[in-house]
Amino acid sequence: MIVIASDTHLQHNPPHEFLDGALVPIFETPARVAIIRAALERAAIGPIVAPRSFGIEPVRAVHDDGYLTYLETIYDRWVVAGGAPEAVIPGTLAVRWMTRPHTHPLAAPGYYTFDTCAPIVAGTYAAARAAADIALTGADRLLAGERCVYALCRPPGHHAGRDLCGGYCFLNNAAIAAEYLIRNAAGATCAILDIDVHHGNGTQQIFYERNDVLFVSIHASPDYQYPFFLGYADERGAGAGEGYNLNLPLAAGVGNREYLLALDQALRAIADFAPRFLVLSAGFDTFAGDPVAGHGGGFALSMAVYPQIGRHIAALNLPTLVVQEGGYAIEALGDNVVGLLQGLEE
Ligand code: SP5
Ligand code: ZN
Repeated sequence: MIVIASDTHLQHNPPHEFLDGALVPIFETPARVAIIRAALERAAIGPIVAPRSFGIEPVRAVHDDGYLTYLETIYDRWVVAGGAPEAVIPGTLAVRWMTRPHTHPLAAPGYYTFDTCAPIVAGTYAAARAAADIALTGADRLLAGERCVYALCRPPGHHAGRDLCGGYCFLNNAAIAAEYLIRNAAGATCAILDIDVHHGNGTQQIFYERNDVLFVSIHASPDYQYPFFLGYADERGAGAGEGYNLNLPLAAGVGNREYLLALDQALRAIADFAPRFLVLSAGFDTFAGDPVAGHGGGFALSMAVYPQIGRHIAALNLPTLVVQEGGYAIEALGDNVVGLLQGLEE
């Protein structure tokens, strides 16, 4: 299986995040990619190919121009204005009846960010653009006839909306790839299946009124899990997109059997939609004991289930772009990725 990866992600290495009221070492680290690459090499999965640059246009097809300028320029402006040089983290958030756009370097982060878990450093924008290029390079391979490609994206993307970052995500790699696939294959449709433990709120927002992209997400219910404010079963899409958004929120502590039942429900919806392409937002924070999902608040999947998940998805027999999202149980992350990819290839 072709793997797309690059080292540019190393430029995004913030020291901390503000998680549930505590400043803690960030869980979303460069080591995640190193661990995954080492496991891929041990399993002889490859070749590992560098991305090419697609320029800004396919990114602008998904994200707001003001937001992109913000991401590119905020770190330097923040530091000059007296913000902490360790990372840009908003202090004052634009929410509900306080949402006027603001350009002051200490205010703009609160306008373009929905939580305190997407710290920006000097290299964040370059790393995020490289991750988008990784997904786009993978998408190009599908257009050229490849059946399954793994895009080793970092930073991840599924929490990023059209003009909002959050949850370690800045550019929505899966959405950018899906939009690119649709625009470059006449009349094509795309399904996005999100199997990260957290709801893909950004991806849902981007395609909520679209009927050429079916978004299906299996996740820990927002009743008790991040991102809390989106991801409920009654969110079915709007306008032309009504019926093209499917959320399958699950209870805390779900194990392999229940998970595979939900997966089969998701796959039936995708099969009914009969898209030309599948983009898989592949998070591995469904693993038992993932430190971000949290004990008691996450799922309890075992390593053995990831090849099974891959096999079930492969039965759709769709050209598939696997986009790396979350997964923070670092000691198991590489093997879990390898398991999913091997299942997809069987
Ligand atoms: C891409 C991705 O997986 N982003 C996840 C970001 C989640 N950030 C906040 C999670 C809050 C979870 N709180 C429970 C902590 C228990 N130790
Ligand atoms: Zn996640």
